[in-house]
Amino acid sequence: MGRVYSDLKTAEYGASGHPEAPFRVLRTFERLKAAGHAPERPKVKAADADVLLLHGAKHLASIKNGSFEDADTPAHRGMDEIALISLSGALAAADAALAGEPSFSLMRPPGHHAGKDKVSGFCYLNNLALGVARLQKAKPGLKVAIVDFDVHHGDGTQELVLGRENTTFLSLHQYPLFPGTGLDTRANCWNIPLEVGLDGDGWLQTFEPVFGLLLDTKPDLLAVSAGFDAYKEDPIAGLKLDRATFKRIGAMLAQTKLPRFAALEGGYSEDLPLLVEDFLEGFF
Ligand code: Q9C
Ligand code: ZN
Repeated sequence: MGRVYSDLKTAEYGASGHPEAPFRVLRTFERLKAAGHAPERPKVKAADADVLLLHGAKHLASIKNGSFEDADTPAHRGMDEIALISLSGALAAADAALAGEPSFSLMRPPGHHAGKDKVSGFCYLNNLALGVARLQKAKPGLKVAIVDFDVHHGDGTQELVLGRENTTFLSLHQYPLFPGTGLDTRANCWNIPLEVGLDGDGWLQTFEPVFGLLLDTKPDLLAVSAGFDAYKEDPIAGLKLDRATFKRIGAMLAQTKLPRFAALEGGYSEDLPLLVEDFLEGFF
């Protein structure tokens, strides 16, 4: 079994009616415990320098003073600390992966829409990309393949890793849909737009050959933006993946035997705890 990093402090913010809500971490935490996982708080504590590996100094300052403005991504009180806790989970998971243990960060807020100088789409800091940057700083030349199966395009991650050495980014996402990017592949950022209504079999049939090409780049490690909003019951998107699909995705990633870590991105249905449990059954 792999490691799960979580911290219930990340359930201490929210706005009523917002889909990115505390239950996502609270109920998933309980469900994973019942399934035999042992969520632990990360020992590593993310600091400013970790953020500045990829984000601008102005962005970090705006997170700290709450001056950023985005209707979907509000400036809750204490958001800087919570965003750093979420980042700590991804950093701990990245470290564990490099040490040979598959790992998952169960935190909020998510990260894949956060760009160099912007919050967006419920995301403040790009947890996953910063985890990758941390590993590549520690191990120059480490070749990383990023897989983003959230239903939305990982536009923030793309902005942060476009043209980056030893890094390939693969995103599969519904199109058209927020954020409206990700129609074409650009350099090391591979984008697969998917039509509304696509089901789990269709998703896996699309993923399999591209994932094969990704493995042809001979990565040393997989970093996974694990969003569960492509689920058929998700309230904010239109793909039709089912529980078994997420287990299959996890198993395909695990089958590579590569060092790997994943961080929670989206996923807003009541069934999120089950979807994460199923994914981890395959992934660990
Ligand atoms: N304001 C993630 O899944 N919806 N973010 C915007 C128009 C934003 C989703 C609707 C959806 C963001 C991490
Ligand atoms: Zn999403």
